[in-house]
Amino acid sequence: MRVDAITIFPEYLQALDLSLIGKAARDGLISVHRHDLRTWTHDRHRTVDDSPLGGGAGMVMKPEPWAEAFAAVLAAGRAELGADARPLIVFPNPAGRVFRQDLAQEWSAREWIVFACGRYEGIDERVYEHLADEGHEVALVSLGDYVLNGGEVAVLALTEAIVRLVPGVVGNAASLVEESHSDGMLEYPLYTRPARWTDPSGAVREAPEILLSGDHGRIAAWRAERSAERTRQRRPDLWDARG
Ligand code: 6GU
Repeated sequence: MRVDAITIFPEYLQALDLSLIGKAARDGLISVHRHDLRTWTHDRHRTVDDSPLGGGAGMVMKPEPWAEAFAAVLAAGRAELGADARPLIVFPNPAGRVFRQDLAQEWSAREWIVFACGRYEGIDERVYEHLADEGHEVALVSLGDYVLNGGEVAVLALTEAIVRLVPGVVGNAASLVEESHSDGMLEYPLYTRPARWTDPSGAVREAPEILLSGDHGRIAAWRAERSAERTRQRRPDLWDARG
């Protein structure tokens, strides 16, 4: 998978070189390309924003640097992947569709994703129209119902959620099956040794005895019950939406 990210803060995305995503890149499972939007400005101040037409607070990102950035980044991607490669262009945006595990799963099979990080109040609407007219697949996605200052933190979250599902990135694929949200439910509670633990206040806390029984059928049933109970209590929205 090739991942491009266009931003005015490429340093923000240096975290993609760390941990699991960094290792996936070093192993050749993904390649990550960060681009500074100001590369495609031509004035002394490298201006990427201007005041909103019609008035109002804040600033809007100008269309010209974005159009030039997409032309250059898409050409570079096609040079690597072939002329027929089709990118998914993703704009992190609090007004987008809420990103969920099913979308992470779907996008983990894409060959090429281009993230475009807006800042300020947003990007001139004609950039989206232009990309759609060129025949590109464009998606606006939100992390949830709150506002960040820009798309960079969202790109870190989105990339991690997607890339960890690329085959080979997470060593033990079975761990992706049991985790929260993989089946629309929250994960059951986890325990490890010691089975009998004295906490710092002196209270003795025992792990559930069934987990020591070796009876895999009963353990699976117990976990399914805990998972359902948690989901119903903590996330009634997920509980009501279960298939
Ligand atoms: Cl994807 N972007 C911004 N700027 N704010 C957000 C968000 C995204 N998701 C939640 N808040």
